[in-house]
Amino acid sequence: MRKMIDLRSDTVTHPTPAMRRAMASAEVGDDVYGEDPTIRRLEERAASLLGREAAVFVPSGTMGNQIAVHLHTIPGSEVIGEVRTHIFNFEMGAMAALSGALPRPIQTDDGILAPEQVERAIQPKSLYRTPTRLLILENTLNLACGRVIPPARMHELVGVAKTHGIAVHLDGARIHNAAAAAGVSAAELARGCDTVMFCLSKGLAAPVGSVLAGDADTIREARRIRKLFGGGMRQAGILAAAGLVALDEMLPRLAEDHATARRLAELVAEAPHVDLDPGAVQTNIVFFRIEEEAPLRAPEAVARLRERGILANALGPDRIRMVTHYEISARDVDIAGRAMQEVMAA
Ligand code: TLP
Repeated sequence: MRKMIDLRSDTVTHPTPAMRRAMASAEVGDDVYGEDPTIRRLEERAASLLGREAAVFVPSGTMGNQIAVHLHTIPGSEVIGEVRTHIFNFEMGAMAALSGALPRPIQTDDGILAPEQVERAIQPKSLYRTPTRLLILENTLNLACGRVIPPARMHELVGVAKTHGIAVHLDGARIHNAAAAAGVSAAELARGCDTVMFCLSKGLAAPVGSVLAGDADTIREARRIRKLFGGGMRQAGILAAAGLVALDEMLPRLAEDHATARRLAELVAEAPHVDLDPGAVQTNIVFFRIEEEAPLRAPEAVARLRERGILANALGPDRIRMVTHYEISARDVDIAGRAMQEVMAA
């Protein structure tokens, strides 16, 4: 069977042979009793990577984010974030359903919040106003073409929140991509944030799992909320074992995915009726717009690509996303980029 070139997401990655071996031989225990040694090792390693005291292994990025929202908000309070934030757009309203929290989205051109925008979005303390409890930062920002919030800006935004006594949660689903692109450690990027979540199951290619990190008291409470949300797992060391291998195998090579994404963007930008600045591609996510006058809309273009063995995602009538990962080679992006040129020229 012909191999599909799957650019829909970095979540489609399969576990490597080393991950499968580690899973088969993982030492496990009941994690709800705190007795899974492999999960403990993963949590310690993740906490140290993020410069935090503690971490908790969770089944998904969504659960990690929602535990954080529950930790930092009260029902009827507000959460500030960029309008494209995953928590506002792709988590099924969970912050309202599970925590009674309201979003206060801020519009930006490039996805990077300015300190004065956050300052303005914080509600004055008054009997009539909704209290602001949480600032969410997402780095890289998925819907803004995987853009990196630079370390200096992260620290400024955290500073504004701290001045006003507001908690900061970093949705770092792809924080290691951001760190690799910015040339700093993930701990440096996350400095000052009260909680940080990162995914093992995206570019790091583990089959399942994310981690939420913070100080020891916060993570103790996070474990209680994880159980409340149905995320208390038992012998999940089998999954954590793959996560540990993922950190060894994938962290050192993420820049390769950024290079293939940039090359893909250069090729796609040459296709007719495509609006894309390859210079805006900083990590492994390529987003582009299909112009109004194009002979076909984004879903049709994606259907034509599929006929050629290439999978991509259409977001609405005029936007397409392609994501690179360890299973996408330089040759694959050449094929996909040229296929996009042909599809749009046909
Ligand atoms: N992102 C998925 C889709 O949900 C869009 C993808 O294919 O990119 N934060 C960010 C920034 C994410 O991109 C995602 C997943 C999550 C959180 C949620 O992670 P999971 O899927 O593990 O719940």
